[in-house]
This record gives sequence, structure tokens and C-alpha cells, in this order.
Amino acid sequence: MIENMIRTTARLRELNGPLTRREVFRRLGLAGVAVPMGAAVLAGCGKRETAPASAASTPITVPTPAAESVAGLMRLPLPEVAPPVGGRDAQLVEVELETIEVEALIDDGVAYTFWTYGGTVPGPMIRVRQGDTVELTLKNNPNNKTPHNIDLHAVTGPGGGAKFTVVNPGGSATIRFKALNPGVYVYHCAVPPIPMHISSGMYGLIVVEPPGGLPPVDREFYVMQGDFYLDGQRGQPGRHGFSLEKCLAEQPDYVVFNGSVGSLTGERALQAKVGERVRIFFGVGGVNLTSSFHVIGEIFDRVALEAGSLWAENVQTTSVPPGGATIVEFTFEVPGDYVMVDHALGRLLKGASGVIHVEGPENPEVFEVVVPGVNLSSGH
Ligand SMILES: [Cu+2]
Repeated sequence: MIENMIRTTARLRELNGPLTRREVFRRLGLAGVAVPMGAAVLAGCGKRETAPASAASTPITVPTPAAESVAGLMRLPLPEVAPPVGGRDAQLVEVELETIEVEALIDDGVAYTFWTYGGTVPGPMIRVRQGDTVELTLKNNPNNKTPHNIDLHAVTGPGGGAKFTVVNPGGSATIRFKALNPGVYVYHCAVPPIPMHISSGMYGLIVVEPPGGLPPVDREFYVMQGDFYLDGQRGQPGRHGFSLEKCLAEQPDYVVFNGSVGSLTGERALQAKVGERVRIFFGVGGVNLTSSFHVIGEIFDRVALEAGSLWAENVQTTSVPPGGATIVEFTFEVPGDYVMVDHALGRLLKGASGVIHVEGPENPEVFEVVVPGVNLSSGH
């Protein structure tokens, strides 16, 4: 699919004559995003331009700043799905989270200073049982520069724990709470400016299973969507910080699953087999955008609406607000690549896609090609 977009872009260039590559991307709203979508198309697209002179009579020379090197920086590692709780009784569960400020790639060649729980975006999945008492210790890594805290939507109590967990670098705080309600809940940082902390990556999910646990499935996945606001231009190579202005305007440079463009594609794609029933714990950290979560080529057999106790069946797209979550479950009948998207598809070009790669025997009774059309991904 992404290859298709690249070809569409190339095609547009052919149709429009000698446009500069940068102009093509600008017209498509793709400026810079194209970097991860195909190096061949994008090479050189992130080059900074010299600002135009403000008046012809007084030429002003504006030096082109050199992109700061991102050499050695990588994408953040992916968070793991916590194991199911099973049928055990309620108990005391000790959880330790560490806040870590870390520079990593949000896109090819584009680095951002993430603020994280545990060094991943989203942070570690916490998984407990309804009735458990959770003793949560929040540590702030001594190398950090900023205080952080945690507000868990699974907490019943003032501020969801935030007020009493503000921790300076090198410090720690501990709270205890009882998980009263089953569901899937977002946790996030709530230190001012809160939007900056959240949209820098400080969110995750706490799953509170009902007594007896959730029904077994073959595979579980953990995916969270977030919108990111960088200083500079989207796709501009180099190192970037947070743009409060863009955040307040709700104009993200990137909308991604699990922390970066391409985080769940290629070698990092999620894996499943034909016949397997899968469950996705899907949440939205935000900070601003509601997700229209959809898996292209699949229908959710059932969805826990807003991750609550009401299950809907046969759902194509489910709406997940910032600070909200859902559980979707379905079975793969046909092999292939299934792309998870926010069906507000302009965001696809800002990075909002991830792939579930499904292997297994073809199933012509469910899907077969009778007469193929042209194959956009196979070349001219
Ligand atoms: Cu924070």
C-alpha cells in the first residue's frame, strides 16, 4: 500500500512536468513524510531550503543550518503484551515504572526527544485482575531533566494518582489502589504542561481483567496511537523538540502507532497465522486526536466498546478518543498483509499504519481473485 502511494507520487510528478520533488510533496501534503515511504523517491527531499530574501533591493543571506546528526539513534523498542491474569484470586500486585527521557527516531532521519515510561511508547502494559490491590512505584530516572508523574484511569481517587506521584529526577513515589472496575484503561503523565508530556510519549495501558480472566485467544497485540508535534518541518532531518504551538493548533507532524512511523511494518510487523483468533488492546494516548481504528480487509468479530463491559459484534471501524481504549477480536481466514489504520486516512500519510502479516493456506471459499486488475505494487 505504501509502495502504491510512492508510485502515485511518482506518477503525479510525471503528469505535472518538471516540478521539483519538494513541490510535489508539498502539493500532496507529503513534505517530509515520504522519507520512510521509499528512499528512492525521497532522497534529498528533506534538504533544508534557504529562506527567501525579504526584499530584492536588500539581499539577505540566510545560512542553511546543517542538520544535526542523528547517527547512532534508532527507533524505540516495542512494548510487550503482559501475560494474561488467568483464573487466580485477587491479590496484591507490585508494579514499578521508571520514567525515561530518551532521544530516538520518530521517522527515518528524524529524531525526537521522547518522554517515556520504561523507554517504550506506549509504556509497559500493566495487567491485573479486578479486585487486585496495586502498589505502584514510579521512579524518575536520575538522568532526566523534568519531573513526571502518573494518572491511571483505572484508579478511583483524586487525580488518578497524579497529585501524589510527582517525582523529580532521581526520586520515586509509591501509591496503592484497588482495581475496582474491569476494563482497559489509559495511564499518562499529568505534569504541566500536560499536553507536552503526553504527546511526547508518556502513556500506556493498564488492563484490568474480570474474575476468571478474558477468554483465551491465539495472539494478543498491544497498540497505541499518538499524535506528535515537532519543531521545524515534518520530515526535516535532524534532531527535534516539541512544538507547543502546533500542539495547541492540533496540527501534528506525525500520527503513529507505537512511537514512530513504520514502527509496526516490515520486519517489525505483527505476525499471525490463518485460523488464529487475535485480540488487539488498542488505546489512544493522543494528546489531541480521536482514532477511527480499522483493520483493512477484516471485520472485528467483537469490540469492547470504549473498553467497557458492553461488547458490540461485527464492527468495521471503532472510535477511540484520546485517553480511551478498546479491545477488538477477530479471526484471520485468509493469508496476507492486513493494515491497521486510523480511517481518518489523511493521517496515513503522517504515519498512522501498522501491518499484521498473516501466513497460511489460501482460502478461496472466502476470498479469491477471478480476474486481476493492474498491480500497482509490481511496477510499470
Ligand atoms: Cu511527564
